[in-house]
Amino acid sequence: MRVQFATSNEHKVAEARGILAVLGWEVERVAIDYPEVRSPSVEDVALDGARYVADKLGGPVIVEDTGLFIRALKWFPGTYSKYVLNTVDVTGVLRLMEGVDDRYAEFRCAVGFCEPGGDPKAFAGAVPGTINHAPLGDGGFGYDPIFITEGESRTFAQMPVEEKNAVSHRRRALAAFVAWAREEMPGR
Ligand code: ITT
Repeated sequence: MRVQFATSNEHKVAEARGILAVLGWEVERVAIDYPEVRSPSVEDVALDGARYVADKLGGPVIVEDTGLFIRALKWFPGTYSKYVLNTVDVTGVLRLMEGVDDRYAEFRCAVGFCEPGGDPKAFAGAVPGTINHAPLGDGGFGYDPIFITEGESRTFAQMPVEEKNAVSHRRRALAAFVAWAREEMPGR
């Protein structure tokens, strides 16, 4: 089974390939940019993006939206995660967390799937963890150097990618998509 994935982020494609290969799917990257709606919900962003890209592309497609949601910051940066990373970076986020005891955070991911003219569907996946006091590790991307998932002592950036992929928000969202697709589109 194959799926087209519209994203500007090569790290996401690489991870999605690793995750979906285990589930028997192939991923093809499509370079179509799409506008992101302003909403606090990754599901809303994924639903809207999937519909837009499916219509533009004239074929079934997945898109994916991810954000880092930090409880002590009232779930900031959330769906603004890319903007925040591109402006103040992880060091800016760590500065906001100085002296903050509640380090709880979660990555939330939504995979949006749509066929042209159809209704988009969203599949969510989240992973709980904490914000470390300093960036650690060279692996992964984005916020990985400051995120430690529950039950771990290493940041996502310190874990081999297969280990991150086994537990990540992206893994959970893609697994939900595949479970649905097997049920709803068995011929694919
Ligand atoms: P798209 O074209 O797919 O939208 P993007 O990089 O804009 O690619 P998002 O808006 O979904 O992706 O990502 C928001 C930010 O969160 C962005 O800065 C990413 O680097 C970061 N991010 C996404 N997934 C991540 C992960 O698994 N680990 C760490 N950071 C991640």
